[in-house]
Amino acid sequence: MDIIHTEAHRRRNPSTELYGGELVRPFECPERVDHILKEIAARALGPVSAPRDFGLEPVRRVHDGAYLDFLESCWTDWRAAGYQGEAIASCWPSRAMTRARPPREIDGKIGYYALAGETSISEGTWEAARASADVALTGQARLAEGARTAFALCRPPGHHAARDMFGGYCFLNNAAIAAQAMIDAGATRVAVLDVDFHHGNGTQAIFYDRADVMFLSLHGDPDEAFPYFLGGADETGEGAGKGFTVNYPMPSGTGYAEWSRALQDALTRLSAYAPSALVVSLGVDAFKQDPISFFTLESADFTDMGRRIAGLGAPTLFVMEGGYAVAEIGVNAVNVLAGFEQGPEL
Ligand code: SS9
Ligand code: ZN
Repeated sequence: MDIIHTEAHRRRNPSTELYGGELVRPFECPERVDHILKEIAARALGPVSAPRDFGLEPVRRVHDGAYLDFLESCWTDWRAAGYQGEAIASCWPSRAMTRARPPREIDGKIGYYALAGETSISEGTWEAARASADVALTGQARLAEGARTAFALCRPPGHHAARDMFGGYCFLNNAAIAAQAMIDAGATRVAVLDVDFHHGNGTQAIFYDRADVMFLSLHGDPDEAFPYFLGGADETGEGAGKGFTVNYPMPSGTGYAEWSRALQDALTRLSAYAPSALVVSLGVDAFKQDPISFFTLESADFTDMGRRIAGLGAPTLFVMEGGYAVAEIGVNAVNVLAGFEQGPEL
C-alpha cells in the first residue's frame, strides 16, 4: 500500500490544550505519527512518499475563503494583539448572539470560527494543516491513477472541520477535500466512512445536502461524547442529500460485537450505493485504552475492521484522523491497513 507522509506535520506542535479547566500538553501530538511510521516500517506495509503541492484551489472547493484567510493570519494577528499565550477561543456566537459575522478583532474572530476551546492555534499550524490537505490530495491522486488503495497519513486531522469552522484538533477537512477532488475529477458517487470514535460533524455538514457524497459515521453517542451537538441517528441529510447521511451513535462501553454490527449495516448501505471510491476517515480512538474515548475495541478488532472494509471491493483512500493512545496508535492503524490488504475472509 502506498503511504503519503510529510515531516511538515511537525509544524503543528502547540503546547496547550484546554482540558478540564487546565492547560495540558495536547493529546493530538507529533509523536502519534512517529509511532505509525515505526509500525509501517516494522511490518513493511509499503513505500512512504512525500505529497505534491496542490495549492489552495482544491481546499477552496470545501472551505470558505475568509475562513482560510483567518487560519493563515491567526497566529500573527494574535501575537500582534499582544497576547502571550497560544491562540484560544474564549467567546462564541452562541444561540442568543444573532450578530453572526466575523468581527475584525482576532479574539472575536477566533471565537467566530471555533467550534470548541480545546484547540489552540500556534505558530506553524496553518502550514501543517495545508500540508495535511496535500497528503490527502496526493492519496486521492494515487487512486485517480489507478491504485486500489492508499494511506494518507494526515496530521493534523480533519473530520471536525466544517466549511468555516475549526476545532476538535482539526482545521482543514482532509477527507472532505479528497472526496470533493474525486467528484471534481469526474466521480459521480463517492462515500466517506468515518470510523473515528468521534462523530465527523465537519464532513457531515459539508456534504449534508448532497447525494454525490454519502457520509456514514460510527461514533460515541453525542449525548455523552464530543462533539455533542451533531451525530444523532435522526440526522439523515436534507434536500437532495436526504438519506445520504447515516449515523451510528453508540453508548459508553460499546465493544466490537456491537460496533461491528453497526459497521456491517454501514457496509450493506454502502454496497447498495455502489460508490466509485471510498474515503475512510481512519481514527483509531475507539480503542479500549484511548484516554479521551469510551469504546472498548481491542487491537485485533482493527484488523477485522480492515478486512470487512475490503469486502466492499471499492478503491479506498484511508485518511488518518484521531487516536490518542499514542503507544498503541501505530499497531491499531496499521492493523486496519494490513487487514484491508489481506482482504475479507472467504
Ligand atoms: C472538550 C473535549 C474536546 C476533543 C476531541 C477531539 C477528537 C478528535 N471538553 N475533545 S478525533
Ligand atoms: Zn476522534
